[in-house]
Amino acid sequence: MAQSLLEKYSAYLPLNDRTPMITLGEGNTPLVKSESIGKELGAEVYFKLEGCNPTGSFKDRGMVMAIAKALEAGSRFIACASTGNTSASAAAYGAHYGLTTLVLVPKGNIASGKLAQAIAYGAHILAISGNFDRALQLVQTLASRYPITLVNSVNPFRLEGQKTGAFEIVDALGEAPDYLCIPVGNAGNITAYWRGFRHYNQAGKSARLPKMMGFQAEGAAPIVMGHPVENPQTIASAIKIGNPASWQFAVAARDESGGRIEAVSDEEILEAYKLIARKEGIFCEPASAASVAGLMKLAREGVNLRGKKVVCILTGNGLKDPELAQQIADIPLQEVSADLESVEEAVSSLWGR
Ligand code: AN7
Repeated sequence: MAQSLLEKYSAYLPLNDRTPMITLGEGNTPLVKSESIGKELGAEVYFKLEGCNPTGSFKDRGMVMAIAKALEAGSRFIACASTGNTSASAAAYGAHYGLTTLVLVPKGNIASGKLAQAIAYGAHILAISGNFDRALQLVQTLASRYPITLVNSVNPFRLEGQKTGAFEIVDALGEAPDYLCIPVGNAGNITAYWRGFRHYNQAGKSARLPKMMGFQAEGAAPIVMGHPVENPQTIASAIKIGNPASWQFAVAARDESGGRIEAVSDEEILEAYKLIARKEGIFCEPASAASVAGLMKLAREGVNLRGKKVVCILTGNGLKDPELAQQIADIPLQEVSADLESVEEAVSSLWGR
């Protein structure tokens, strides 16, 4: 069996003799070189396919570390607030290790695939009539009053696990990229990646550091605006967050790296979402496409990307939100009767393409 994520990066993680070396097969995700978008921008662009993790998002990297520490401490009960992916991940690891799992999600505001995961894994699900920020407040209070391990990214072990994404990129490229483009919601992942690049740099594994380019959705862009957003709005439900927990760390990552945190519109997100699927053969969720939408925005704004190495983190799998793909489809589903003549007629326009 291949080495698990915790084993592979044990030297850089907060492990001790009592930490169980657990795994559901997380990490070691593909870094795929862009065929189309990179050429168009004159840059060497790579996509980190975090949708290939066991529950289909990057959250598994942090969850495996948080659950290992929860088990080490003897915890039997985990909880989180979530826009969907954290709850799917917590529910899976909770099921695998026999923990009671409670998830609070904003009612009507999480993608159907993510809810299906939490249900399938047997989590206790509270759909609250409020947004993610409120759900996080509630679960934090709950965790302060009851013997519950909070597994949101305010749990420091989550970020420790998530920094392994940066290690894998440096291991694959032999060096840190010039730019790292990443969606920003609760701002844990940008914080974790920056920490990972810095630790690897200090350990002599890379000679340089990337500029951290974070992208929020325009209707949910508190860091860009400089104040919390009371009622965040965006089609990218995963990053519909108005008051990110790791706000100050994200600002530090931006400033220390000489990077930027900017907003992209839902229109730009959807355009990138379609482009990545149609031109690259990669189906990610809309929140993930914010990284590529952001990269394209930088190019339009005249940032010189020529010959630069750029990694876009595609944080979650497109299959989590199948309705959206169908809603915005501009390729009609052709219904044809089951005889050769009809099929031949239907495909006649394709010859010679
Ligand atoms: C696909 O699951 O916050 O900036 O509760 O699911 O680290 O929050 C998800 C966030 C990007 C943003 N892409 O990462 C949750 C949750 C996807 C995500 C983000 C999320 P952070």
